[in-house]
Amino acid sequence: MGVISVLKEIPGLLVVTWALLGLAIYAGYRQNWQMRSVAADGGYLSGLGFKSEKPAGIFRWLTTVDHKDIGVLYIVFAAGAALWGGTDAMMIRTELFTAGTDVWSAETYNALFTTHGLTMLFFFVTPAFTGLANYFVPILVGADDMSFPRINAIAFWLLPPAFFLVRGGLITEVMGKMLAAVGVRWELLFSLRPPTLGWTLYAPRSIIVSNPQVDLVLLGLHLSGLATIMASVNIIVTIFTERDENITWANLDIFSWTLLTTSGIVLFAFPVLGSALLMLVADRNFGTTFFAVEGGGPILWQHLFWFFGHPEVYILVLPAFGLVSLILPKFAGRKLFGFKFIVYSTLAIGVLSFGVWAHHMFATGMDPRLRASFMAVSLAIAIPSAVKTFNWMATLWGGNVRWATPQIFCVGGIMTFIIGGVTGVFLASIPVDLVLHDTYYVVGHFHFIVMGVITFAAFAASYYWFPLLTGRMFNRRLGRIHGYLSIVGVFVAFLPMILIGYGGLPRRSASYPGAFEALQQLSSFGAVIIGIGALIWLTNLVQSYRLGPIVTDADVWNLRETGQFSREWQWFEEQLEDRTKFRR
Ligand code: HEM
Ligand SMILES: [Cu+2]
Repeated sequence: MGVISVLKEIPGLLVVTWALLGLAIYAGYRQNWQMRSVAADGGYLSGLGFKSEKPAGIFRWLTTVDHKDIGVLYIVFAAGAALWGGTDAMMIRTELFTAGTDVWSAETYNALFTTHGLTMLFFFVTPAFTGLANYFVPILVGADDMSFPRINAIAFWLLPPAFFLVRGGLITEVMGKMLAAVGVRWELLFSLRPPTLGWTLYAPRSIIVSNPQVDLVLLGLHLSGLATIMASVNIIVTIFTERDENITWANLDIFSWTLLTTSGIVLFAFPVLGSALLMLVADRNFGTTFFAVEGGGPILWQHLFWFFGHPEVYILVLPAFGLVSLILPKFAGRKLFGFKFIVYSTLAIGVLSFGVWAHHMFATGMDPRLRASFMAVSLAIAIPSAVKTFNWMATLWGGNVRWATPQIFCVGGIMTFIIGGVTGVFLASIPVDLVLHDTYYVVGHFHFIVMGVITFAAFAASYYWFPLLTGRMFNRRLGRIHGYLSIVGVFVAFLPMILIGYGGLPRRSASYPGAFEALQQLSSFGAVIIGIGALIWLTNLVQSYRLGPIVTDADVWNLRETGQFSREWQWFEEQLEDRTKFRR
């Protein structure tokens, strides 16, 4: 960069400096800058105002190490990411509404399905469940906080920069355009274009593509992996060491059990991804040949990626199973059927998930004997999955089912999981997979699970615990409408994909033969239904948080009647009592 171009950037730097200075002044103002002595409990003694353990407003959120606050930060972050990833999805479906490449360019389309996948998997689902874990695990196991509160805060605060790195291309372009509007042109900002690799980042393309943004994506993913590992260590140690005396392994709640298993999987899966990502960075920048054709070869990338990638899908789905197992019985009026077997099946899935990765690579021409063994283990995973499904159905059977919003989502989730699982079993059998691999069928399969049961479980939890999190009740009618819209939406959006896949249409292409147009349009229509549902959810929760009826009785869901007034609600009851004590 020459002197001239640096000079040209000075106005931009000035803007940033002024903004930082302004922020600092505001910060000082908010903190009431003045000499104060520190009180014994770490709070401040001062003549003005009242003493409080936590700073107020934005500072509380920036400096907090409280597990509940961090949980809320995670949940809000995840919801934001989900809405952004959802926007990508809507743009994908807009392009696919017509057979030609009419709306966006092919490159934009490729970028969209890449960022959609990365955003949803790494920045929506994982943080959403980590957030719920942070809030509820200490409460459910009777601990004061997580074992390592500061590491907890660090783990969260790694995520926003990671997300920023991964989504950089678009953000920097918007920033560049805004700066250009005030007369500053910063070429660097325009040189970063969103990656077009797909979420699996397959070599050799991921090595060859020259877009510098790809390196930032790899580093961002690496950072998010670090965050996930830190959070998992925290969850494991908390559950092992901070449990209340009267909580044994036998009566540890099912949600904590699934989180424990999930965190265990993370410890073995994410370091593999982290290493593979750094090897890819080295291949791109330092001339190593880990995954280059003349070196380790592109298939090595696939092995490493899927050794992480398959366990990852269980990292995403097990907490969702935990939520369904936790919430469903509350509205069935009876205890979870076969608690022990749900725990065993969770552990079994945790172990088996590492033995099946190559079912994503059946079509790569590996040794058929090897391939057959991966088929066998993949089919075996269906067994613990089915154990769960039958236990949920047995819980509903003869129960007194109440169709409250969380229950609609739980039962909807079971429905979509059955379809996702059965289509998975088909894909796991080699002859079928060789026909269906990389068609829309695969996209349909995993969306019945990721959009179906995983997102549904997250929605169920958002409604089930909303009163506890906010002290207010949501609008139940809007909640139910959201529930039914989502179920209908998922079927209308993803069943056509199964059919399109049977028709043999490959995935990941912006244009396609006209014969598929009707089914593609039906699918886009389904996506719109899901989208409308999500907007209703957002409106409902934001408005209810501000104006919803205040909860005064902790037993919002009538759980006492059936003896299921579990620990988190008992905790909530104490909170409500404390609150009324101090109210004047
Ligand atoms: C009974 C259990 C399951 C079986 C037997 C199974 C089997 C498979 C197989 C064989 C593939 C590869 C298809 C191909 O690319 O040709 C696949 C893809 C996929 N599955 Fe599953 N699956 C199961 C459950 C799940 C679950 C629980 C999730 C998510 C939480 C999931 C998410 C995915 C994803 C994301 C892909 C696509 C990866 C990609 O290429 O982008 N599956 N599944
Ligand atoms: Cu898999």
